[in-house]
Amino acid sequence: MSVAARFDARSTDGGEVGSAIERHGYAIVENMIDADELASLSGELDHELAGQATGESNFLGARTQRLNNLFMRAPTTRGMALHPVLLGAADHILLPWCARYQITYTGTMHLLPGETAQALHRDAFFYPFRNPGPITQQGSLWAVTEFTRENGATRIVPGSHQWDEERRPRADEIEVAEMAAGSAIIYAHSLIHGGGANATAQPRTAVAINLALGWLRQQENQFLTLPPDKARELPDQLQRLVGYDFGAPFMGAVNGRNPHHLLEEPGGPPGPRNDPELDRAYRERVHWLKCEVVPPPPGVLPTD
Ligand SMILES: O=C(O)CCC(=O)C(=O)O
Repeated sequence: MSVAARFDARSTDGGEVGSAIERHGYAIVENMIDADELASLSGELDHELAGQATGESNFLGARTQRLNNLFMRAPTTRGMALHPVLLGAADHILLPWCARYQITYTGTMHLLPGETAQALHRDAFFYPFRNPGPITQQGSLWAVTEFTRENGATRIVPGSHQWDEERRPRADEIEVAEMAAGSAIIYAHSLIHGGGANATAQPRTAVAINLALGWLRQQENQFLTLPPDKARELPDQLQRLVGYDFGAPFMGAVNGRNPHHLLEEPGGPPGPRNDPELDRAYRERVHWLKCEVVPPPPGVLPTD
C-alpha cells in the first residue's frame, strides 16, 4: 500500500490528507479517535446491533448488520463528524464544487464471521455523472475494530477515482486497507472499493460518515431522521452540517429563511433570508460543472 497515503491524525492536517485523496483517491489516517472514544463507540454500537437483521442482498451482505442514524444511536459519532482532519479534507476536495457541504449518510457495517467479499463499486453511483468528474462525495470508514486482510478490511483500488467509467481493476490493482482500530480511511466517492470477506471468528466493525456537496439530495434523509426536537440535541456546527443551514444560495430555505431558525429560541428574531458570505463564496470560488450525465454502469446497484 502506498506509504504516501498514510497519515497520523496527531501530526497531519486536512489539507495534506485532502491532497493525498486528490492524488490517490484515498488516505488512511491513524489515531482519529482515542481509546476512550473507541470504548464508548463500541459500547453504543453493540447495544444497537443486538438483534439487528442482516442484509437482504449480496451487496448489503447476508452476514452484515447495518445501522443508520448514528448521531442518535451512537452519540460518539457526533464528535467524529466534526473531526478537523475529516472536515479539513472535505474543505480541500469538496469546496471547489460547492460553497457548503453536508452530511449525506451515517452507517455501520458490522461484518459477521463468514461474510463474503462485497462487490467492488463506487459510492454515489446514484448521482449520474460519468467518471472521471468532480468529486461529489467524501466517504470515510472508521475502524471500530482492527481492519485486517483476514477479517474483511475494505478492499480499494488506488488511483481508480480518475479512471474512465468503463475500466475494471485487475486483481493486482486491488489493495487492502489494513489499519488499527481508531483509524479511518477517507476517500473520494469515485474510488473503487468494497468490503472484504471475514474469515475470522470475530466481527469487523466500521462506521461510515459521508459528506456530499451541499446542493445534492442527501442519501439518508436527515430531516426525517433528525427532526428539530432531535436536532436540538446536536452541537450547532453539526446541526448546520446535517442540513439546518443553507446548502447553497437559496437552497434549503424554510419560508424563505435559513432553516437553522427552527432550532433557535421560539419568539427570537427570524433567521436571515440569505447568507452574504455563502453567496460570495458561490460566486467567486465554485467551479461550474462541465460533465456528462450517464446512467450507472451495470452491476453497481445494491439489489444486484
Ligand atoms: O464495509 C466496507 O468495508 C465497505 C462497505 C461499502 O463500501 C458499502 O457498503 O457501500
